[in-house]
Amino acid sequence: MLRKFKFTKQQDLTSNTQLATNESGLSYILIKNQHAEAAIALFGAHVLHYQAKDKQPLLWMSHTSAQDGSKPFRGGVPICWPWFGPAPAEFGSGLPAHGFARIQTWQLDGVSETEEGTFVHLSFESSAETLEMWPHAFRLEFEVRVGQTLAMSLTTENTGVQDLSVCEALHTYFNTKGTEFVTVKGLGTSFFDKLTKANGTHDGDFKLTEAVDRVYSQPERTVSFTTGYDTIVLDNGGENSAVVWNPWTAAENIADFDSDRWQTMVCVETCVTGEGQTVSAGDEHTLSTVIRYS
Ligand code: TA6
Repeated sequence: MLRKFKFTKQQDLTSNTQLATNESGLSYILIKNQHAEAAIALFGAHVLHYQAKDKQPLLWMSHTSAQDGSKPFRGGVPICWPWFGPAPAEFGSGLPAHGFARIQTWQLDGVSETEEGTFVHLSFESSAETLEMWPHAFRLEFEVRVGQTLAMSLTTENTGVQDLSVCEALHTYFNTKGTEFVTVKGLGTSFFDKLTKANGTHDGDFKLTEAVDRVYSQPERTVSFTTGYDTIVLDNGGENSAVVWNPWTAAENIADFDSDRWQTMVCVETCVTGEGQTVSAGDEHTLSTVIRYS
């Protein structure tokens, strides 16, 4: 299922789902149903693997990713929350990039089976530890549906008494046959280029021909791209931006990113960036994506 991941079954959760642990004791939900197979770690509520019947694995995973909870997983679908990129200075120094949700162990609230597929519900809420990093009370709920499509929705509930603002991302790493096959549609024309630190525009589709790290500020609801295997469609909700990332040869400088495998990945991310999303006290906001084959 996942190269280099060794699992030991702990218990059956449903007829299609097991709870398992790896050699470091991290817990995983392993799913195999009539539509697809998948693996989700409780550490980070991280979807590591999804493969629909008769398809290639959808998600790229680094073979050198940490698997012991000492770092976020490199690959799959990291959840960036409550900030995207480096921590805002107002919260202090030494805070983890892309927030803390991807390096905390989430709670498994339930697994259910339907005709559409297997639904997994995970949650994570504020604690003394999170309040030290970010001064807001919250509850996060992550629902994953493993069916003919991979559907993920991340709901932020403001359980405090003041407004809060979050930036967030479903930072999905996709498998590709090669960079030359990747053309992305629906990104819109305006972006901020994190490599040159400049705003830019382009007309037409985006072609992956060099290192890229762009935040597109006006993407369409539906973003699609070719991988060389398939055309993948993302039906997004609750986002205000889309990010495209491939480090190219700079992958060599990223310790847990296989230096020779950037050619077979691209991140196409569903995000809230910039000013963020305000969530009033008692209110909630959902960021979602349904990933399907066209
Ligand atoms: O989404 C793209 C990005 O923000 C890049 O700037 C790059 O650093 C990447 O995420 C990975 O970040 P990470 O903290 O996981 O190394």
